[in-house]
Amino acid sequence: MTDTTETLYGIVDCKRNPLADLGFRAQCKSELDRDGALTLENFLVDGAIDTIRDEGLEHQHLAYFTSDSHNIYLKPDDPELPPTHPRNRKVTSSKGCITDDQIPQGSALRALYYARAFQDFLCAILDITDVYEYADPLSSINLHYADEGQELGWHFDNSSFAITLMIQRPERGGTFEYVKDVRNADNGEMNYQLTEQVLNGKTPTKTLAMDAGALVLFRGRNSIHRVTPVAGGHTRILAVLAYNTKPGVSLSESARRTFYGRLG
Ligand SMILES: O=C(O)CCC(=O)C(=O)O
Ligand SMILES: [Fe+2]
Repeated sequence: MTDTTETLYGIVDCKRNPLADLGFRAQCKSELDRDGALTLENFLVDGAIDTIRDEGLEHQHLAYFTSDSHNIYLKPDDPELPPTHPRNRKVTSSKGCITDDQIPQGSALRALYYARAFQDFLCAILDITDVYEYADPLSSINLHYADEGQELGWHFDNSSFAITLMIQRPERGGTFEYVKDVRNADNGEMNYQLTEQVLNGKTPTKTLAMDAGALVLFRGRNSIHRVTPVAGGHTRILAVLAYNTKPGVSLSESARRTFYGRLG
């Protein structure tokens, strides 16, 4: 690990994305604060997109596929409320996933994940002092695969931010849709009325366009979001870089069982 941007050479398009530049950081931060999401198209250079995609296709047969019916809070139902209540309504999510231990040691994804220059950029725009890898061997870097018909149903994330890289776009569908600031999880404002309108398709949603090579930083804890069903020939391949704001944190055992089918 070095403190320079050299580790990012051949991975990040540093001309278009000058990660250490204060003006660039300010612009990214204001977009994230305004929209709840920041998209940086052309974040990865073409060579890195190609090698990450090839690694992804090579390891696709290892992916653990899940198809779950779940509520939008990814929590056990509330037995006090009826099944038709937004708290308990069910959506479907289906996707395949490979875990950190299945990503090659020399992968550009790993170099990016651990690069100080990238981590400093994230801290600056997220207003946090540091980022840390997960303590368990599975959760830090994941590759998600969605084939025709697969989707992620509406949900709120438990973590306050997520970082994704689009590696291969599907032919059609697989669109990321969201509604900003529907709830406030920290002060318990659930806003079930607006939540229900979103589930009923009665509220306009925003979408994030992402071409291969785009980085997306998304605050998904209070902004409900989904990925529409993939259509057409190409698998949607997405890298997820997950960090904690404190050291020594593992993803919960129940989440690891659900997402990966194993603990380590
Ligand atoms: O696939 C995506 O673009 C978003 C993934 C997501 O929302 C999640 O993993 O919680
Ligand atoms: Fe999410």
